[in-house]
Amino acid sequence: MSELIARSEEAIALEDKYGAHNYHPLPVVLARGEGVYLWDVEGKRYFDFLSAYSAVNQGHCHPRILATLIQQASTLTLTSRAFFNDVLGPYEKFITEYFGFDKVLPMNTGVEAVETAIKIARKWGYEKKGIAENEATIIVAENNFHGRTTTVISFSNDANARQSFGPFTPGFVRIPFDDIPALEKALEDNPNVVGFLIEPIQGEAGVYTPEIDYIPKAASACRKKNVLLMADEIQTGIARTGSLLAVCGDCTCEGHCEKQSTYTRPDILILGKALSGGFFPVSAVLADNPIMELIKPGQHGSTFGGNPLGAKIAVTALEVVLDEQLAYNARRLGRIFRERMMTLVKKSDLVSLVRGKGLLNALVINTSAESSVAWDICVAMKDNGLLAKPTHGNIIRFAPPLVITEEELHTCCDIIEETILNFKK
Ligand code: IF1
Repeated sequence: MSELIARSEEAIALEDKYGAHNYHPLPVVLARGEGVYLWDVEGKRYFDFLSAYSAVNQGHCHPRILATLIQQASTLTLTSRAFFNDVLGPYEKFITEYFGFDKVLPMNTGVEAVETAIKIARKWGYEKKGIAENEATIIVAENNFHGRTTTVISFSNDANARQSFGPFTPGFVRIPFDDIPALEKALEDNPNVVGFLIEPIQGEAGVYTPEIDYIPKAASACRKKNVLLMADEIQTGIARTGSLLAVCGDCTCEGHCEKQSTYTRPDILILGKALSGGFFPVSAVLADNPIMELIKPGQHGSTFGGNPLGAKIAVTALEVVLDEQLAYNARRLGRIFRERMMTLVKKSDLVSLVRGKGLLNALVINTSAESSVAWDICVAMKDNGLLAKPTHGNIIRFAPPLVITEEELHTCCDIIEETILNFKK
């Protein structure tokens, strides 16, 4: 029975008693969201600087996406793929033209899309590249984060994500991130490689932005060895890093890049999170016909994959990205944010550096990864009206909705600065 939660303590107690303890949330209970703002059950307002891990790039409860949800939810929500429906085809045409690929395979969560991409790459390896059955290898990066299913944690090196979940799926080789010689060696040493699965910027690891030519050089190394470049843009995509996709490099286009100037086109593009503006789990795998046509009826799918409600929401969510020039806003305000944080680094020995791209940034706190200072700073920022959370140990990720204004950004930088400068360990 749904009950109005009167107080934060009550909500926290209910989650503690009745919910699995698979998270350690910051002590705040949210009840409403709008744009860059969140309110807790006591009515206190916060700036959201996590954006549900980049799932609400368009801002909380975006009115246009909400209107689409209400309209479609009142009409047809789910047919399963046992039948056609009048929304999926138009969505598939829209998203493939939007990102410039022949076909899309619609899924729900990000990790499902990653798993889908792994299956497609393996199938391509066996049926197109001639790899011996069950020998396909996919190269991944150290400190990757691609989700939490058993196969995906099989190639993680995060002990906490893997502990006691074995046995693991074979067929993965891990190499250092942002290291082209290591990639070239792995491609040389492993004749059965079918794909290179990479986050263009490593989000969970701590917002590690590689050398500017890393992705283009990786693409070239893969092409030389007939290996698929599989870009996981679940967190970095949909305008978060200041262009439509992180693989667009420094391109200043708002939409799909016709100029192909600094754009590195992956063979497989993996999207999720903000694909729905935070309204509904919608993910997608895009590829061209020679790859996607290998998937035949009955070989892959999911109950909700490609449902009319999620598909309709995704169209509006993507339209908002272009109409409100969210990539440009992220690029412009991201620079201002990093400038403000670099000033803070000079003022305080508590912070050692800021890094990131667009509005995906991180502040490295000058402590060990085991220290609780980053967490305590996030609690203090919460008390000052801004919500952010440490990623690994001493790194605080800052990722506001891309609809934030310059004035709001400066206000948030003031909060971060004041909190850090007044912080007592
Ligand atoms: C959690 C992290 C972020 C992702 C990339 C695939 C997925 C994710 C690059 C899987 C999901 C989420 C998962 C969420 C917290 C968040 C997260 F901290 F876990 F690592 F953003 F950095 N590829 N990331 O970032 O997508 O199945 O979750 O829809 O699990 O705590 P998903």
